[in-house]
Amino acid sequence: MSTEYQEVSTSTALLDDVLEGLRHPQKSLPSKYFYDNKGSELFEKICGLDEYYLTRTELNIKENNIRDITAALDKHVQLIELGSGSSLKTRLLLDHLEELHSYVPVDISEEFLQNEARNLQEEYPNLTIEPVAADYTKPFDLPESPDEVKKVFYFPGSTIGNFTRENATDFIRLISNLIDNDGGLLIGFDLIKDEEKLIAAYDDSKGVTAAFNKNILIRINRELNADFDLDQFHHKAIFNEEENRIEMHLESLIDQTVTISGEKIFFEKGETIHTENSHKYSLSSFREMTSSVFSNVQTWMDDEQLFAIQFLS
Ligand code: AVI
Repeated sequence: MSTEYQEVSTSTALLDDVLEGLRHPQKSLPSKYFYDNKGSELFEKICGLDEYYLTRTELNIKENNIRDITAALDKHVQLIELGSGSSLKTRLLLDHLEELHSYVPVDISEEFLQNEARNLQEEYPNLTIEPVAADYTKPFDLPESPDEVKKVFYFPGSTIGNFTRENATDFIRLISNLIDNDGGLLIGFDLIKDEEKLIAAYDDSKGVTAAFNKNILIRINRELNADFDLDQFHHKAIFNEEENRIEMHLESLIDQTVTISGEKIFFEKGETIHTENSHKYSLSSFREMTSSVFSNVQTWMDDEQLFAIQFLS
């Protein structure tokens, strides 16, 4: 497929998704479109913010329990990381897993994936790295491995929280179908906690999350010839108690009309575009989603019980 064709088809999908989301009474945009280069950079910054406890807490849990975690995963593992990005969160596992068979980073962005795989190979010259460019929310093929090798899927960072509950349940089933031989799923998810702490994590004092949220409008302006006025939209993080999720919205500050690839969309003052859900779980609500497909569960948490890592098998 030529690059030019790929670009055309990507922007057609973007246009369809954007217009579809903005035609509903509650306007919305798919959160996957946050992650262009600038968006990925802003997300990395979010991960380092004081208020965004998720990244450092997950890392602390892993560091404090690395021996137990790697013992649960066992030897002769093919470690398959979903949404690997820069594989930053993986090095600790790679350093401690014994007789690791191979590491399979899976990511939708092929160029980024290949670059990161090359960098990692330099750091770990003896490790077999087999990158797979795929959308891991849909069925995808994995590299062949001998029968005795266990497939362990790794899905850190509470990305599962960005799925609807229905999609999360389907996804867990999809992964369980790919595990044939004693393998499992190592997954990180964010726990329900007081609202103030959650809001601070998604509406930080430096405005990095606000910039991350608004970046989706910058992307649409650039890629779809649109004219969103960034000063007339305001970042909002709210906690939806019924659904136990943080929702990010962009609120229109005035009555305004925006043109996107020639199509006019009206925004009333106070109306919002819903851009992201970030679901929070209790151990029991998470278990409800996994118990039909995984009979064993091992859990590691921090002292404050902010975040959990589980190995499901
Ligand atoms: C990627 N994902 C787990 C992040 C989250 O916490 O839901 C995305 C994010 N949105 C705002 N801040 C971070």
